[in-house]
Amino acid sequence: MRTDSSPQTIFRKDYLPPSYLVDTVELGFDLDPARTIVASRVTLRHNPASKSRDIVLHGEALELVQLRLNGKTLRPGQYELSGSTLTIRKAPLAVVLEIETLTAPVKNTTLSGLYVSNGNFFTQCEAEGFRRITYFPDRPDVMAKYTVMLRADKALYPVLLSNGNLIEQGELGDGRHYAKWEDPFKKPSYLFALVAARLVCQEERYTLQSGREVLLQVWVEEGNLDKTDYAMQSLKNSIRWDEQRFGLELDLDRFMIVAVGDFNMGAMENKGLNIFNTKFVLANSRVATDIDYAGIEAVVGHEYFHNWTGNRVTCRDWFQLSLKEGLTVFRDQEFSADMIGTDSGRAVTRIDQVRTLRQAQFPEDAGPMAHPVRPDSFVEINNFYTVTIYEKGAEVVRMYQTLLGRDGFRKGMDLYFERHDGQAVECDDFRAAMADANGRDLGQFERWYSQAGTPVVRAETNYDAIARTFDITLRQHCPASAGQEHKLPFHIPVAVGLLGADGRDLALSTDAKDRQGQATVVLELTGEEQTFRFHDIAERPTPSILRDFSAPVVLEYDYTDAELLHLFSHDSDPVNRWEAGQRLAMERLLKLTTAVATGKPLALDATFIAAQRALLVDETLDPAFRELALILPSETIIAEQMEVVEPQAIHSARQFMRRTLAAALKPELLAQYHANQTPGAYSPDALSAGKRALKNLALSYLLIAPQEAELALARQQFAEAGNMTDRAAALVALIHSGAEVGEHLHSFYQDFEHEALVVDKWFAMQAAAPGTDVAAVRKLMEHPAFTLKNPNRARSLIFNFTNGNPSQFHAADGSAYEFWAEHVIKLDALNPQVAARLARSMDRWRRYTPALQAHMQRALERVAAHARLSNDVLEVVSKALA
Ligand code: 0A1
Ligand code: ZN
Repeated sequence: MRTDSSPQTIFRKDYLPPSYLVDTVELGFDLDPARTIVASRVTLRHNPASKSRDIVLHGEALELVQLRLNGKTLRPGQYELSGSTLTIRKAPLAVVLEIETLTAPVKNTTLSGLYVSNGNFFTQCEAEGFRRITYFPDRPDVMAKYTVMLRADKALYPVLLSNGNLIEQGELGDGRHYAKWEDPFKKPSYLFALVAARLVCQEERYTLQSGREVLLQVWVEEGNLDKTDYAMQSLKNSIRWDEQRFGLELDLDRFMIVAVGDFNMGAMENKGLNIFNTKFVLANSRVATDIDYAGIEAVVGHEYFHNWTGNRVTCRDWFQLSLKEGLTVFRDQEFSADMIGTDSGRAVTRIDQVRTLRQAQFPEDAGPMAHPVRPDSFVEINNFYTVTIYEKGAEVVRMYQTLLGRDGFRKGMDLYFERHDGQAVECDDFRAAMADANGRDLGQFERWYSQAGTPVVRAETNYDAIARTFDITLRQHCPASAGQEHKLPFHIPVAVGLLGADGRDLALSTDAKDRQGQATVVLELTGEEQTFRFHDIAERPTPSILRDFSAPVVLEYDYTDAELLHLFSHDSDPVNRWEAGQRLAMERLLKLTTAVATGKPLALDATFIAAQRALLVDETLDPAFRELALILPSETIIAEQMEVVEPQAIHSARQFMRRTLAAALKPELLAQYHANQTPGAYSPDALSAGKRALKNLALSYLLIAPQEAELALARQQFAEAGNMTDRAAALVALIHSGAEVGEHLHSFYQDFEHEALVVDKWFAMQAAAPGTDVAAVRKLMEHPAFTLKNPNRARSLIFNFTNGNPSQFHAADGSAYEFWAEHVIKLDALNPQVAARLARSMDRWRRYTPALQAHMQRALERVAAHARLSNDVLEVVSKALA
């Protein structure tokens, strides 16, 4: 909660090295839900890089019991205690601090620091949660060795875990026991973790490539041991992959994953003790969908990869967050792609990444919370765990690989670890390692870190039949963002291919003498405008620009319909093939939206329908690719293309297109539905998942205006499905069809009421259905299974409504905005991080019709005016209103 009247902005330029460094930390925990005693013994020494001799410790929501400096108790007056810091002025050069504090984990609803979930103790310290456990210089550039003693009731908390190695355990009498853990590696406080719980584990000894044996464990609540196989398999795959792709070995003898039901984010990379949201651990075919399985693989990989990119080399300060997050997302993306193993499978993962960027990152980059990949300031760091830091950050890392090649990228990674292992560094250090290892000047590339906003690249082409040259002129500009009026040109890799009339790639050379030719060349756009010439081009080609989405930009090119259709049927680059389909659809969707808004008749051309048909039935293409190519741009992405957003018109236009396609392609959809069944035992592999995805997309189309036969098909799938992917897809299709589904919803709930993650799905699918209005959501909140206290549950209903159901969230009377305001305020009192995420649903409010804007402004002002807001929510709503 806010203690001063106005929150402080923290600036990157104000960074100062810590005045004292910490060598060792010994922590003792006497765990009790209402009254936990934390004793810490910290050895510090003055940092020669600092002029200050003041020791500054952070602390929040703590009761200070005792403070000793070099053996002497300090009395109030010998130190200064503010709301969030404890300062000891003019300290000696070498200091041992002994601190005793009290906390009440059971009252901690923020899920930051030490808290209780379903009767068990967990910690979450990133970014600034350690200061809720003890007074400490809680900043990532203070790295120390930790020893941890845990004491707790043995019957209630039989499992006591912390980072590193278990070095001692035993009984204490009174039914209590203890465990002592030692982490051999220096780490920042944000990577500290403990778990004291009643849990069970799946464990395995695993042999590293070097021959060393390690112990792997996945800890879950009793009753969930039938859902740990995939996480364990993903962990083993991650370990192997990092050895092979980057030569990085697990540096510990023991690696643990622990699942917890109450968690603010996806998971956390605490050294040797990763703590996960249950959503990214628990899976079997009965309860988890293909998407859940893919999420588990990605997140297990992500947290494991942090062991090197984040933990061994960490961030100097939180402005450098993308140093570890962008890089680690890139690594988990590459891991998931390599796990599929085929080029087309890799492309499918890439298309998914592009969709996420457009759905969430581009809007963020154009909205009130826009920030560079390395921000210059923030009010609350927890608000900066964003798609920009993570996903755009990953795009920035990917561009190094595009510019330097895979081998060059690997050389840069090797040099980065050679230089910085054990250090807390900056994004600039990573860029320098990439540049130096490859003898390249990447000075201009820095702008990807310092300038916010999505660059727009406009392409124009010119074919000279006599000279047989084809010119591509690229121009770049980047819209202004808060505090950054004028942007300088970026260094943009633009991968280009040229298609001949037969649809094949032409052999390309940008050098008149080079007759070799490649299918794709990477142009480096560094100026505001540059022309690139291709030689020896025998016919006017169709350009395929920005292949594999080689940079996170908006590409503008005046494609004709014929060119797009050509690319949609032939481009050898699957990402641009998909992209051509998206452009064809978007053009039409925008026209249809205008037609809806102005009451004109709606129509869809036969050419477009024929192209969709051809793709749907093209057996040479992966089902997973066909599914993606047939998903129309989302309502959010359409909204981003419009000057003034009318959510209902967008919804009707998109529905019209879906309905028209469904009617025209009915026989083909039915055939694909039957052709892509996956009989036999469930497997989450990419091919089977792709078939299910295409089949279920077909089903959703067939249920747009269903007759009895289609309804029967869905009901049968719902009743007989051998896995959650098919069961949930059938139920969603039925809900969206508007058919009477009360009975199905009821039976689904009854079957799964003891599976929290499935109950989340049950809320989520209702929240996102276009037939669910705010009144229906309020009704669902009265369901006994609903609670605001559990982030997964709150998100499943509320966020899926505000972010996943635009035509209802933007109801003309503004009633859903009132609902939003009410729940931002309610959630804020419990969990500011979750509340601030919900607050972000209103980011784009200035783009809506004046009537909607007025309602949204009122709702925002209502939140902003609330007396006791967290800094988290305050930052979001004040930036929205600014
Ligand atoms: N570093 C984690 C994400 C994470 C961040 C903050 C948290 O609590 C506020 C929890 C997790 C990751 O990238 O997976
Ligand atoms: Zn991460």
